[in-house]
Amino acid sequence: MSKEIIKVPDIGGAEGVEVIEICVAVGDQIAAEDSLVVLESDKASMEVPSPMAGTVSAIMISDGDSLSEGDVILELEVEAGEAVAEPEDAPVQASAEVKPDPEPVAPSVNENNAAAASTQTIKVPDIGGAANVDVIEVCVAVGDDLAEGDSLIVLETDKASMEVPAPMAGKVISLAVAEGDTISEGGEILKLEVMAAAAEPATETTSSPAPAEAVASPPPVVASAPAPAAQSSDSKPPAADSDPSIYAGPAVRRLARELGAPLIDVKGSGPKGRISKDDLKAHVKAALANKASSSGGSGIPAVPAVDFSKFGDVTIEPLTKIHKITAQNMHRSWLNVPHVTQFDDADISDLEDFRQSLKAEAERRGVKITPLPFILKACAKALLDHPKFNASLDSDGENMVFKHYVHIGMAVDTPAGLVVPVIRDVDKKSIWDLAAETVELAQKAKDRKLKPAEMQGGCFTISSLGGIGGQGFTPIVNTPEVAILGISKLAVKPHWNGKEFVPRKMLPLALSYDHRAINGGDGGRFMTYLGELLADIRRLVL
Ligand code: CAO
Repeated sequence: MSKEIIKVPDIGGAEGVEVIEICVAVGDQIAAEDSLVVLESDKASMEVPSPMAGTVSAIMISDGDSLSEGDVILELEVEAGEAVAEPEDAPVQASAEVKPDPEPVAPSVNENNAAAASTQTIKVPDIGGAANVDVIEVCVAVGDDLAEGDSLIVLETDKASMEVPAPMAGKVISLAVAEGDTISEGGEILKLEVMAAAAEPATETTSSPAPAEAVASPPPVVASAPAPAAQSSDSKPPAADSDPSIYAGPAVRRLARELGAPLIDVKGSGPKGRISKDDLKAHVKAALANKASSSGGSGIPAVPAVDFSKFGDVTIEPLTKIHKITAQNMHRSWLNVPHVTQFDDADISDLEDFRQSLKAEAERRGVKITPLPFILKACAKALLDHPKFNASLDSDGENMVFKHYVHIGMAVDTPAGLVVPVIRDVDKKSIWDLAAETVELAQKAKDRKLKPAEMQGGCFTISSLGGIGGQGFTPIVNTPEVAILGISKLAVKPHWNGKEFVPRKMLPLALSYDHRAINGGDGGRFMTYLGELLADIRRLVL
């Protein structure tokens, strides 16, 4: 019994080749030629078979490692007489029967014309002696502009697949192969129209070394090793995209890994069920479409499409841009913000008396005075005194951003949809200023004359439906703000003053806030304070 170290054999000069599958586990008894590991370069995948029978006593590599010729793969315990001496002059044969191309296997070129634009016949290079190899994928079409190194075709033998890269840049003018053809070394692949600078000197025989620049593409490698041994029960299952039972070339396997799409789920449309890049892309597209239609994007079941015309006459009108943007914003807030809505009535009887007393003066000034400017002013003071409401959560949810300005948005209902102009520095403006500005901004909104800057920078929003009606509603926070005040129509209600019921003008308030930023206690304090300010507007000057 002796211990033998099994190393990566000659793999055609490829360096840093990725281990995509380890086919054995410690303790496995393996026969000579059983697959030990699958390696994959940019252009080819190859299996490394065991040069001898034995028991795996140690594995020195892991999935994802990068290996080059001579790197240790594993240690085998072998019976006396099993070990095969490695002939010094035949390293490839002795090490693992991987028969890489002894020369770089870039396509050979037959240059017909060295003029400015010449036609180059691109032929199958030396592919390690394999003949009648299946063309499993043609990666280009007539008219394609290719860069040097672009894959032209994918060939596949029983044991390995390989991509044949373009030895130079050029335009495909004809194709001599199709998927399903078989081809051998020297067989024509296609004709390229190339500019003089891109063409290399003529190389008439396919066994000649490839042009220098063609070597830049990692050469494909032919592995003539036998099929991998059946996986032992305790060796780990292969990653789905590296499963040797999946019939796909290295480029497709690489793309599958990049997309995170297990090839095991992909149906191949090629000969013998081979999976092409197009199969993989179609599979991913279908999976995405399926997800979108079945989940509404966030795991939320989609509302089924209904043909309403089955039930009666309908007309279909496209949504306005404003409507679409509002819908998007509302949906985003609704999904992202844990809303709490708190209700209260503010006694604005005194405020209303005062407002009525201002009507004549308002007329003289040419402004209309509604409860809104007073509510704006009261909100500004409440925001200053409750900074958590005058803040935003930063996008990663790690910090609160406290604002030292008080800009308040005002929802305006327009024929084109809902818009929210922002009144700047509300805390610094007079009731008259605010009255004039609300009317002006509302008019601009209705005339669709608001500039983007006039709708930005809000700290808090007021949505007043008081002029329209209703007892209450639950407004949606206008993110990234953290709170919004909804106002409904004031109503005269009986109020118990300790001795008797008296009629008072009560304004229904609904405060919605982002519970990530604001707690119920904060909400209660803000609402109570706001109610006090509105009930006695002298407090606004305190
Ligand atoms: N209760 C009773 N009456 C009210 C009131 C209230 N809460 N608020 C306003 N009013 C009265 C006004 O005093 C005015 O009456 P007078 O003409 O007799 O004085 C009348 O209702 C109409 O007011 P208005 O709506 O023109 O003015 P406003 O300052 O109250 O509001 C604006 C301006 C632009 C906010 C409003 O016109 C508007 O568009 N509101 C809709 C907002 C909206 O769609 N929100 C929904 C958002 S969804 O979250």
